[in-house]
Amino acid sequence: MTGFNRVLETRVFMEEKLRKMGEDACGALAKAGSLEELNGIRVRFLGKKGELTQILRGMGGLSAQERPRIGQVANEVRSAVENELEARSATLKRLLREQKLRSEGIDVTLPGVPLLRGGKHPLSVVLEEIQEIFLGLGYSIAEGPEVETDYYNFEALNLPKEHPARDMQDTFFVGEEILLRTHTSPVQVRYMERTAPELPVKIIAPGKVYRRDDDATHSPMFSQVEGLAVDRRITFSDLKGTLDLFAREMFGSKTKTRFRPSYFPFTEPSAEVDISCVMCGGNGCRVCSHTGWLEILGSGMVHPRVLEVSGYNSEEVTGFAFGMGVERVAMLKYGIDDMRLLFDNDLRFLRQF
Ligand code: 2NL
Repeated sequence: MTGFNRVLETRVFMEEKLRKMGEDACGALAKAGSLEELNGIRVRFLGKKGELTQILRGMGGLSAQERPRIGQVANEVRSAVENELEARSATLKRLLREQKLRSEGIDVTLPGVPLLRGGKHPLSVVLEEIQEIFLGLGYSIAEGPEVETDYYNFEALNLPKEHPARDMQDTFFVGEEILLRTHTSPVQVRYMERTAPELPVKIIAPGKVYRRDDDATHSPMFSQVEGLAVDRRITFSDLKGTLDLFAREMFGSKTKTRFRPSYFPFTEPSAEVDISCVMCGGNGCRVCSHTGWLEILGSGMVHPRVLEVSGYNSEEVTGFAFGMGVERVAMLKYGIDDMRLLFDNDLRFLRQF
């Protein structure tokens, strides 16, 4: 045999060995039944000491011109085996998953269990709306304790011990001078006490309050939002403008307001605020008892004595204040005729909002 033929045969022989190896590998892969087996095959053919490496050792007998050709074939075979390995691995994973689901008896085509979606309570919706309106006017939110002292709940608000106006609020007493607050005004007194003589004061005080009342329009626990603005030259016009804007934002842009003289010990003068009826627009209906008006809040100019005990000079500053019941606002806004519905937590009622 000439040298040429020997080299040619060696090359052809190596090519054949490589292709045969590729076929063997692919054949083995097609029969593999587990990922472990696949890995075994990869090691056997492509591993560091695998068949491909063994065959390529024979390259030593090739001339420099022949080597690239064998290298090319080796690469082709290697990537063919790698592709097959990848494809078989994907197929096996799918088959194994399907088998597992079948053995567990899971039917993935069954409809799922629907998740119940909750919603906000109408009182929360209304409270957040009230807060947003006043935050938009530059007010801050102030909070304070629900168990109060007689001083902050009454005394500081110009309601001395034997004042007849204390009868307006039937109070839950916890101790001698300790009680459940009957309004959130004490929050505002505490705020002024902390802040004086700094100006301006612009706060709202939302929160739960307690009174010994229980019927269709009163609950022993309810929520209030009070508001307070104190600065130099605050006037009754500021009060009217603020509450008129609040009413239009809360009940719609066509809403009218009406201020009626009233009495609160902590404001002077005082006014009751009515809005044009949300049901009939002011023409008169059952909801507004054919008056065209609905009462929504109480208000007034802060009594000078309240300013003084809270640390402000009533010769230099004035202020207005107001208070409203959140349940009442919600009842008017949504046409609810019994306050107890707001506390029963009956889903047939709550789902309507
Ligand atoms: C109502 C009436 C009102 C106030 C609350 C207040 C607070 C301070 C000083 C003066 Cl610190 N006034 N609050 C004023 C007028 C009326 O509430 O009917 N609430 C449900």
